[in-house]
Amino acid sequence: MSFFPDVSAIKYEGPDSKNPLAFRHYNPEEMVEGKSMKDHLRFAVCYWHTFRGTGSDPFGPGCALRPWEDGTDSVEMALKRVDVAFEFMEKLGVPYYCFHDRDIAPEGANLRETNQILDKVVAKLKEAQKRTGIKLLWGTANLFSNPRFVHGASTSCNADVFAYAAAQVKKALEITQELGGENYVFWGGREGYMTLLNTHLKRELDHLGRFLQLAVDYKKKIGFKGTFLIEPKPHEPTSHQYDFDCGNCIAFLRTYGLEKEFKLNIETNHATLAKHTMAHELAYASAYGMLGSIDANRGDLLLGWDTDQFPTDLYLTSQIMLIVLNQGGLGTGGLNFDAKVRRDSFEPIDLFHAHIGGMDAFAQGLKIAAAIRKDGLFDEFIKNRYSSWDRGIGSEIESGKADFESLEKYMLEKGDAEKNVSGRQEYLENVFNRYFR
Ligand code: XLS
Ligand code: NI
Ligand code: NI
Repeated sequence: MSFFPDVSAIKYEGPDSKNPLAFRHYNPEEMVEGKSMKDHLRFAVCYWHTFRGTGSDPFGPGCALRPWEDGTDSVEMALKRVDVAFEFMEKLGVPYYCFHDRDIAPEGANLRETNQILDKVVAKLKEAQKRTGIKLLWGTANLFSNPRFVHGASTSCNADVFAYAAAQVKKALEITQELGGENYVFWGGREGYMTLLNTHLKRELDHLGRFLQLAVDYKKKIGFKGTFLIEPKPHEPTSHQYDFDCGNCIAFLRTYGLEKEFKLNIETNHATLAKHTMAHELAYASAYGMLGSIDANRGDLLLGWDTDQFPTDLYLTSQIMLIVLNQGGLGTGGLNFDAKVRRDSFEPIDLFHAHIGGMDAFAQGLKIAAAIRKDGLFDEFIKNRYSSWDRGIGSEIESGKADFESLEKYMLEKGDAEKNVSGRQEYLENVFNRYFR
């Protein structure tokens, strides 16, 4: 039985193809800088938007046409959805997928029953992975939808909720390991607050630190080899999310002695909600060796929320790939399309158009980034720009030989600093544009 009978496997047809159901740039085995596109990009489909999204928004219910859905959240439906998901991913040709525990299976009457249901679906996922070769990029726990998490999970004022969340993450880690997941993600969900009038800020932060430490302890105990990733987001659903941005997360991790145990999963739309560019967040994390994985999407400049749109902007994808190539790849991470089709793109075929466009945009971004690196013009410019640090007083400062007294002596003798040189931003932007033909 086929759920997408009108679509066959999506193939690479080259830049001149007009076939909307073909790749124009993503050519999985094509080599770029000595590595296949497939291995550079490590694309993943996300279960929540793609197989659980209904198109609902605050102004109306879902209107997505999903002929395979029977309108229930039953175990049977969850099992059938595995077939839908794997047919879609196989036809698309993605190597990975990602899920929250609650995306793949419904909850039972209590935690024990919920875990039993989860195991049933995990067994089927395992089979499907084996049959298709599609792998799990990361698993995570949904600690925000169920009303018990109304005040947060590990940062709830209700200690029982912390315990429930711990049990849930323990199980989610186990199933991620069972499915060979290469990472495990912690996105804050409702870890944050709306008003200080009811919030003990320090206590909540300490509880979050404790929770992550317990997760690390359990990871070591069961020998889970994947990477732990924190996904920053500044707002939504709470006004003050504790994992605001990369700078905030790194400071938090260091405060609680956890910086060696985690990397970051950086999402474009979260970066822009924090009033950063995606490139800034990636560069910042990468500079500290903390860039682990990417949730590939984009926001809408005119809307102030997490619209999770598919990324199609080549400027964005080439900037992203430039930083990824510069750090030598994402390691166990990948490019997860944490993105959803618009409410008015309600036909199943739109899921294909959306992913094909995102994959092609990243493949093209990869090629552009490789061309930029080959020419090395920006590297050379930056190297020259900082050349005063490679000699004389600059190298004395960097090597720790200078102090305030020696610096004062140096400058009293010299009288004034060397003249500054233009930063040439416009020129550099023009050079960047040369790569887009
Ligand atoms: C929500 C987040 C979420 C995480 C996984 O804004 O992006 O989808 O990626 O919990
Ligand atoms: Ni995300
Ligand atoms: Ni998001």
